[in-house]
Amino acid sequence: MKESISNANFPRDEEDRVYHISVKVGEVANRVITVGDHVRARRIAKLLDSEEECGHPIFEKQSQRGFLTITGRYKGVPVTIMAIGMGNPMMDFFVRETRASVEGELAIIRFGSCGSITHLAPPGAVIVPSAGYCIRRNIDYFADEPLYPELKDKPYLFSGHFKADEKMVEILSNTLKSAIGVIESESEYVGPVLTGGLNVDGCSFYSSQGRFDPTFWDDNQDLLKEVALKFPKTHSIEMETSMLFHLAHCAKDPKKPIKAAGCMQVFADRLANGFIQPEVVALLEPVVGKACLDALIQIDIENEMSPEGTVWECKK
Ligand code: R1P
Ligand code: URA
Repeated sequence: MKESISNANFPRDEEDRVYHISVKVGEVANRVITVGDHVRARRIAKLLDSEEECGHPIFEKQSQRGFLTITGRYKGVPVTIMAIGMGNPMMDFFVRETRASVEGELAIIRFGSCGSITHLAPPGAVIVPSAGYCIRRNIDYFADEPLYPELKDKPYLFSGHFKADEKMVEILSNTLKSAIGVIESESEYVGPVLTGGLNVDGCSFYSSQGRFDPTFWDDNQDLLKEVALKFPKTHSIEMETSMLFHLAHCAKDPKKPIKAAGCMQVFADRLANGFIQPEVVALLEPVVGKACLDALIQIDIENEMSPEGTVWECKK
């Protein structure tokens, strides 16, 4: 830590940058794509308008805590691409600190990778969920002296659903279907786009996604069966998208609403134990990234920030 910080409740540095993402108002646009992976973020950023086209440089900030923020314009519209790493806590840092760094409405599309638990979406498919829920490892179950004996048969806890923004889901699904339609003939391993189901976030890639690890006490042998019984419309399993929907639902300042949608490329086939091949990712990822940008700029934003004083203000 190099900067001096005030306010332990919501820390910012002397330049008013939020503590972990290290951005301030004017550095993040109202329309944001978030990904887990820096390489994916930089690939998508290659599609942004050049400085000659938009009249300002592309802003880039790598925080000491591993968040990468890239802000520029796509087809003239201000957008931010942010890589946040993995897991619900990173989504929490991202949503809260981004929300604090943007005025007006915030529209967020998450573009991730996932496991699939449906034959309708093999590796190379893209899933756009309508809603999501979470599975948490019940830490107390594993304690020496559990505090909640009434949960003694529940090593994993399920939440109820949180909806994605319906309009964003519609725009994203349509844009993805057109984009994937164009490349489906190039590889039998690309597509389809599957919509209308549920995503589930595990708090771990391993135990709470039902992966078996003989070196740990996990009691998760029936977890995926429980998923199929409780929520048969579950298509995808990953680590951030449901948390995004949950936090968008809980944003309570009427001047600072959040709307969100997500899409995931299927990497892991959790039914047949298969994994996507690198050449399929190389074909799929740029097309999905571009479709996310094309969808994002179609989304209406209330009280969008004025470019004046921001990193997307035209200088010419
Ligand atoms: C696990 O491999 C990671 O991949 C998925 C999961 O949600 C988790 O973050 O998403 P990303 O590819 O966006 O990181
Ligand atoms: N990401 C996840 O979280 N799980 C998978 O199975 C694949 C990608």
